[in-house]
Amino acid sequence: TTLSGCSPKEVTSQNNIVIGFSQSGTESSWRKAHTKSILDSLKKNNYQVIYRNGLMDQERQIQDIRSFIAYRVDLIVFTPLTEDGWEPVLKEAQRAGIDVMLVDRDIASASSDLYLSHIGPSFKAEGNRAGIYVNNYFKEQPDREINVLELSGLTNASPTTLRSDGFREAIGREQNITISQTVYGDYTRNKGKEVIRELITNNQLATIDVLYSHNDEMTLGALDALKDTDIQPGKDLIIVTIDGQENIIKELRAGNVNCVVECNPQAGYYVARAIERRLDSDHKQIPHEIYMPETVFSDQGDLDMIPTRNY
Ligand code: GYE
Repeated sequence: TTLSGCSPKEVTSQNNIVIGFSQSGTESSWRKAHTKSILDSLKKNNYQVIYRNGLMDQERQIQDIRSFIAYRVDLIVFTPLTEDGWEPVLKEAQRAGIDVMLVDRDIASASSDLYLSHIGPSFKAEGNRAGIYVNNYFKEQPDREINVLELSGLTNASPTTLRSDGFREAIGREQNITISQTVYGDYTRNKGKEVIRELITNNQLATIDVLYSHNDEMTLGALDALKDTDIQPGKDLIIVTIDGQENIIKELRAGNVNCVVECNPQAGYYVARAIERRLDSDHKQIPHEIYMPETVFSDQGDLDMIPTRNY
């Protein structure tokens, strides 16, 4: 006899574990790769997954998490769109006895006891790496005034804050390198193109030496906008970008982008491992902060050595 129509193979203990995964949106290829990595790993581990896409809307994400709590899932995996405003819903999860794991983005540190673990890149290190590239690029010209335009991601999202901090910390070591302007492209290609086009129209790019962009999608938008000008990207304007999508590696190889700081979207393995440990009958401890490995690709390195990306 089979149990309520299930084949015996399906009635494993893991099959009873239900994970709710609330993603923040689908604004970039990076994000799609991140989602796929997590869903693939959870399914490989035979967890049942309820997936919700918040479509870059915090209220919607809060409702998604509430529905997981109402469903009494075993564990919630969650990418917070922005840093603030999650306390009430996370307290509801805590009261219901449901563990929460944050992936990728983080919430404001004051609320760090409201989740079990945060698994993601060190965004501050990424910003640092971007800044170090710029410092090195201009190291032979210590008397030249270098103006950086920062194309920032969504305000009040943890990668935005930390990529800004990390970059400022690094370039702060050089007297001659400063950020002369910060504009916001919300991590999307369209917005990135729009804000850069506006600067071009107002002739505000003329004095800029470096474009530091918080993600590849915005950089691709900026490259698109630059096509209408005689500014040569990668030469007249040094471009440093974060993520490492296949389409930006192509621009790096073509000389239109100078440095790509990798942001690793392949979180699935780390998330599945942490859940496995948490559910282990020995109640193994898991660290509160789990950083993922990342690297840098630039025109200073061997471009033939860059592994193929699948996103
Ligand atoms: O860099 C960007 C995405 O939160 C680290 O969000 C992530 C960022 C990533 O839109 O492409």
